[in-house]
Amino acid sequence: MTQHVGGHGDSPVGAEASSPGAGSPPGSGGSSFHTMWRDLLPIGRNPASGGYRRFAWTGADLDCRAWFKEQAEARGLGYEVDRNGNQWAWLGDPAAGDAVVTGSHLDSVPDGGAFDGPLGVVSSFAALDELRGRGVRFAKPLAIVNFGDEEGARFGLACVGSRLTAGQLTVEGAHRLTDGDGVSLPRAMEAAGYDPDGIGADPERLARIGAFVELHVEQGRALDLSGDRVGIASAIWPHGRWRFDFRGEANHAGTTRLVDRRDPMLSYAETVLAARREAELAGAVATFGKIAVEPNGVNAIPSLVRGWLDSRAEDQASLDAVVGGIEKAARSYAESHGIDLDVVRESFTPVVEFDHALRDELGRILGKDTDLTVPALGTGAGHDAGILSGTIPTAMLFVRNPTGVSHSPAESAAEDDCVAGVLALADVLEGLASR
Ligand code: HGY
Ligand code: MN
Ligand code: MN
Repeated sequence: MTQHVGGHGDSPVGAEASSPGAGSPPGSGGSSFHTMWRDLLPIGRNPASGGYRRFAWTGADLDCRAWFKEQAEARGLGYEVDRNGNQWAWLGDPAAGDAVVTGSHLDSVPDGGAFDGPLGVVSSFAALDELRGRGVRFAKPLAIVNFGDEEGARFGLACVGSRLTAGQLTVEGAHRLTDGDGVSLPRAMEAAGYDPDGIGADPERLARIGAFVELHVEQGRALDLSGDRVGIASAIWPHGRWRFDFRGEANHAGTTRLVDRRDPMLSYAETVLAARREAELAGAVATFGKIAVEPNGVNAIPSLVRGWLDSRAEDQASLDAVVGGIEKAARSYAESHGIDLDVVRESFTPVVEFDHALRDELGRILGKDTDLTVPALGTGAGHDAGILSGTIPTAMLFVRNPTGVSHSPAESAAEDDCVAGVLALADVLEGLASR
């Protein structure tokens, strides 16, 4: 029986959860997966939409962090929070080095799904339970990590926890990050009880890691189309976020003649259509998904329309062509309407090629008992494993998403695919940490 494990609050694992998941021996990670999943599911969930709002350093995020700490301590793991607020659960002495690390993130986009991030963290603890159930002895330290603020939903920059740790976000840059209420990242950390004074690069920590493997729900349909439960990541498209500020002239919506208007909404609307055209031309993607209007009154012509562009492409040249084409069109529209335009790049991640040796090692481990080849997939979605790939060997496992839908309450995954992901991750961790 394949039951879609959805984030809609229908008990995804129901009463039968006490039994191990489909396909997993009793007392293994399959059963602990269901219990953890059910405990985490209600945190930050909007009952009206079934979506999640787990923004960095808010109450929901702190509840998720408390859950992580509880899982670590319940397993007798060494729990710590690093200088950037990322949470770590250690088995073995980190100082021994060459650690095998797994994990993901627990924060979400606005009204996001239940799986993007949490599936990787829950599966990591469940995989450890599975390995303990098998009596595996580890030759290397093992760690499970929750990287903070991966989605950038509150401060606008993706992967803050891993970027800070990898030195890809400076302390000054972190202090410049503010949320919609003008609260800076360090102040938000402080209000959440975390000391922001130590934030910054953590090369010593990364030097102790031999490999980082992140399990993540697939955000696409490649596995659904290929009929595989699990896949291995090959690459991440280059992608970024640009803010377009269209400034015009506030005026009365009912008394201002059309010819007398400097309405920034027109230039914004034309730019949204240009974004779709440029993306289609380049075989890329471009999305204006967030907008802020001032003064945002029904009967007021806006003074300012602020739109955020998310664009991604298979290679840098295509991405440059798309964003360049969109900006050129925006400037032409703005000029024709007497509008001032500023374009600011707020977040950028270059193309990621995951470590070939580690990728192939995962393929060997997962293919060893069967003649199945595990498909390697490229993705347009960013991940902490992508950020860290420039510093340490990283790899990703994807778990089938039957609809491909993500960043939505409709995100789902079948129960037995989730358990297959746990068992695959357990095999990978055993293969990497016990040799
Ligand atoms: O935006 C992304 O690709 C990721 O979900 N942060
Ligand atoms: Mn995401
Ligand atoms: Mn994610």
